[in-house]
Amino acid sequence: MDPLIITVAPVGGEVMPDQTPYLPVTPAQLGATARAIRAAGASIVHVHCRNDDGSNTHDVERFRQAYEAIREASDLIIQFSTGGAIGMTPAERAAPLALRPEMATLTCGSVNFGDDIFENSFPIMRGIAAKIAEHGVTPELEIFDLGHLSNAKRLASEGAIRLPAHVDFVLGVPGALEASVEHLVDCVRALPPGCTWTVAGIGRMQLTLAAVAVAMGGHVRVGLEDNLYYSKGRLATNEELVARVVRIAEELGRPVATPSQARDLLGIRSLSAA
Ligand code: KMH
Ligand code: ZN
Repeated sequence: MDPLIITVAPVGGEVMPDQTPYLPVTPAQLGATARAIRAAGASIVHVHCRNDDGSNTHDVERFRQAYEAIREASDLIIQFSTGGAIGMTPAERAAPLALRPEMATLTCGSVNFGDDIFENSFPIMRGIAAKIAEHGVTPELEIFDLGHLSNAKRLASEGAIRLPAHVDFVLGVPGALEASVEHLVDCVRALPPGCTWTVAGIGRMQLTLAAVAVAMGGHVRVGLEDNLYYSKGRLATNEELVARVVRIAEELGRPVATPSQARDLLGIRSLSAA
């Protein structure tokens, strides 16, 4: 099996600082988190930004500061969110791509999101995909529901994205596909040939699906964006969640990828060549 790529989503767009003291809000805190998760075994950091008061922002200058803080602290692959937070316009969500991060997400369809709707119509997806291509960014396709894979194939047939690609199954969002081992297996079976995949289980299923992905040869996303707890009632830090996946991988005999190995696996050029 390929070495295990561990992605960390340390902050997201939904969790608020009053829910946990471990949320990295400022660029400096994102830099400190990057250092800690890299030491623990992560190779990709999935970036959302917040204002100092914890509210969401997709301001380009804030992303620039976050990028610089992360890069100063680590050699992690830096992946920007283009999902942002509910209520952001597609133009806002795409704006930080101008900073040309190595990777960025592309959510492949609309979905109920709690009581809200996370809107990703075909025109929205085409627009964000065009910016991703224009800036030479490697996409990660966010799949919240099985039908999103069909949408990805349609986007590829139009030339908006290229397949194979790296795919993230986000399972367990209220309103989308539930987090279960059976659903993960269904998703993996439906993958277009040649794609690599990772899984982000929401809530307590983060651990279960991570363990299953390690065994199946997939990759893993952990972090406070998707899950606040280490165990029932005990808040987690981002680096603890990484360390636990590393221990599981070690027990199962699966090596953990460095950022450089992850770049090779995902077809991203090395930092020294960038
Ligand atoms: N915050 C969600 C509405 C992404 O980062 O690309 C969308 C999200 C997906 O988190
Ligand atoms: Zn995200």
